[in-house]
Amino acid sequence: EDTANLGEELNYTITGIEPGAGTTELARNTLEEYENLEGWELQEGSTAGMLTTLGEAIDNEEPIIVTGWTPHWMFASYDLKYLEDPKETFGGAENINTIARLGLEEDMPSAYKILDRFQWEPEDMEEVMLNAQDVSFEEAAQNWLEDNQDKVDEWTEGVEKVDGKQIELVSTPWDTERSSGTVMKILLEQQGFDVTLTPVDPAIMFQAVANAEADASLAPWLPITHGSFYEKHKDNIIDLGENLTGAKIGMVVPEYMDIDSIEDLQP
Ligand code: PBE
Repeated sequence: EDTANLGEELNYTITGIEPGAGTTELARNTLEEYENLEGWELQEGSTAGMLTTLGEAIDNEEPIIVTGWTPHWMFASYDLKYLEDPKETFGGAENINTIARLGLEEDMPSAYKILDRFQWEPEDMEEVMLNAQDVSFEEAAQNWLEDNQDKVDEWTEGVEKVDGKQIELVSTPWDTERSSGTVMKILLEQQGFDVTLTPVDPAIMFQAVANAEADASLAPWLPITHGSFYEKHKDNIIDLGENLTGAKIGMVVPEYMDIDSIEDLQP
C-alpha cells in the first residue's frame, strides 16, 4: 500500500471516540504536536461507532486509523497494532488507579481497606470484559469473583462486615471500568454494603470524588490519560495507587496496513 495516498483514502481522518474521554484529549493534542499531521482531523463520536467503523474497514481490508486502548477485546478479535508515538503524546505505560474521597478511611474503614487492597491483572479485566459480551456485567463480575476466591480472601482478610452501609462508587462508561466497577460493587455487597455505581465522564468522576459527592473510583487512567483532571483535583482526593498496571492508549491500525509510526502519516 502506498502511504502517500493514505491521507486521501482516509479523508485525513482519525476515527475517535467520545469528546469527554481522556483519549480524545490526547488525540487532539497529538494532532497539534506532530507537524506531519497538519490537515488531519479527529472524528469524535462514540466507542460503539468507532468499533463499528473499525470492524467494517477490516471486513473490507480497507485502511483505518482509530484511537484505541488496552485492555480491550478489539485486540483479541482483530490483528491490530499501535502506531509508534515518538513524541509520546499518548504517554507510555498507563496504569489504572483507585481514588477515594478525603475522610473515607475514618468513615468506612472496611470499604477503604478493600478498595486499597484491590489489584488485578489486565488478563483478569479482559476476562470480565469478554464474558460481558455474552452475559451482563453483573453476571460476568460474579463469575470472575467465584473463580478467584483466593484473591477475594486476600482482599477481605480481617475486614469486618457491615450492615447495609451505603457507599457510592463513581466510574466511567467504558467496558474496562464497567468491569472493575462491577467487580468492586459485588465485592462490597458481599461485605454488607449497599453500593451504587454511577458511570460519568472522567472530568465529573474526579470532581465527584474531590467534592465528596462520591466515595471512591477505580477508573482513573494515569499518569497521562486523565492526568489533567488528576492535577486539578489531587489535593482533594486520596490516591490509593494502582489497581492495574500495563494499560495503554494510542493510535491503532490493522496489521495489514503498511505504516508503523504516527510520523509515517503525511500531510
Ligand atoms: N478509555 C477507557 C477512557 C478511560 C478508559 C481509555 C477510553 C478514556 O478516558 O479515554
